[in-house]
Amino acid sequence: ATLTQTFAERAEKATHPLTRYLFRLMELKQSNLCLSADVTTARGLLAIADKVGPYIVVLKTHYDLISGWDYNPQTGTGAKLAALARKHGFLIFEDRKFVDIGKTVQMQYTAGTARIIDWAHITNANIDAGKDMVRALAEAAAKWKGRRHCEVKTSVTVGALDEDGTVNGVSPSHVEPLEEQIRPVSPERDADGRKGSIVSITTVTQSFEHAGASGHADDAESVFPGIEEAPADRGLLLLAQMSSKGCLMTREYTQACVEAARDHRDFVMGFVSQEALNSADDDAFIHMTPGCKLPPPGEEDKPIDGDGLGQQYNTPDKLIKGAGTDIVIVGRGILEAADPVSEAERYRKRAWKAYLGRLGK
Ligand code: S5P
Repeated sequence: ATLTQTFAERAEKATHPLTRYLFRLMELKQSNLCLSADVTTARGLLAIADKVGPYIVVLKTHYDLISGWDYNPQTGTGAKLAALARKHGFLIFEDRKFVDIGKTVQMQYTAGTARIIDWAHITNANIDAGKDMVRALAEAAAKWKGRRHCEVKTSVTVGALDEDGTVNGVSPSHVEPLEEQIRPVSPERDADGRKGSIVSITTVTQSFEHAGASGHADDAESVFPGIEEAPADRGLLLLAQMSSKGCLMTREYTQACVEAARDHRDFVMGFVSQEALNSADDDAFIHMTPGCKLPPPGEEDKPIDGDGLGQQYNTPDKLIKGAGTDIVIVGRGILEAADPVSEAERYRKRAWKAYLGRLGK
């Protein structure tokens, strides 16, 4: 049923607020294109996001292959990307492919240097380690949502560290700190911050209003005036199938992804897959598909070679009309073109035409 429904109809039926928003965005921008922004510098990432923004509905990142990523939560690369997402109307998808025990993925998702949850509307997971980690990520997202309106309270204290690790004269905070940094301020006395050394403690007890969470009026005006603000939700895609040669994901694994998605409709938006999955009659989910490339203009009949490192490519027509997926994810097809902007527009048109073809229009 899903395959013959318009994105507008599916916007009405999807259960996840971000999926509903994404389907509406797709109709509005007439785009079912995701740019895989695999560039190597933060500056390059922001530049391509700004240029290609009008043609895409999702921008996919791999933050860990980018040099010069600025981790400042309010002014850094994530916050700047989020501002571009509001300006152009696209969602940010950090292609992190989480796979670990639940507790570890929670921490990787919400903490550390990158704080993915703060700026990426969407991330993804490989559920090889078992589907409980989906629940773990869902819980982390729910907790994040609950505290996104809080103000940041940073207190810096200077004191002497006791043997048991407490600081003289500092009463323990009644709020569990999100972040605590203990830095020796007198390194010549004791660089490790051991007993007796003077330390400065920075404690962040509340989360700030996340930069990626909502829109602000001071943002540059969008080229698509009808675009609403993205809901302050977070979503997950399950990595159900891969494009690469010799991929070891079995049918059983893929089916387990469908089941895990159904178990977590409030958090799972859909799948990264090569085809519409068994859930195709289930309106709730969206399918995004990498391994997409067009032959160069004028050479339409030529087969598209892989990249020699296992990647395999299909055309938007084959993926969207043939295999029933919804969004094509394109990296090098656009990034390595002489003119990435006009190439993005060419992919947008082709992918949209394939969608209209699927509807029989
Ligand atoms: O099955 C997959 C899943 C993903 S997320 N195959 C993929 O290629 N990807 C990602 O899509 C991959 O990590 C890369 O970022 C992008 C494809 O890039 P391209 O340059 O080959 O289009």
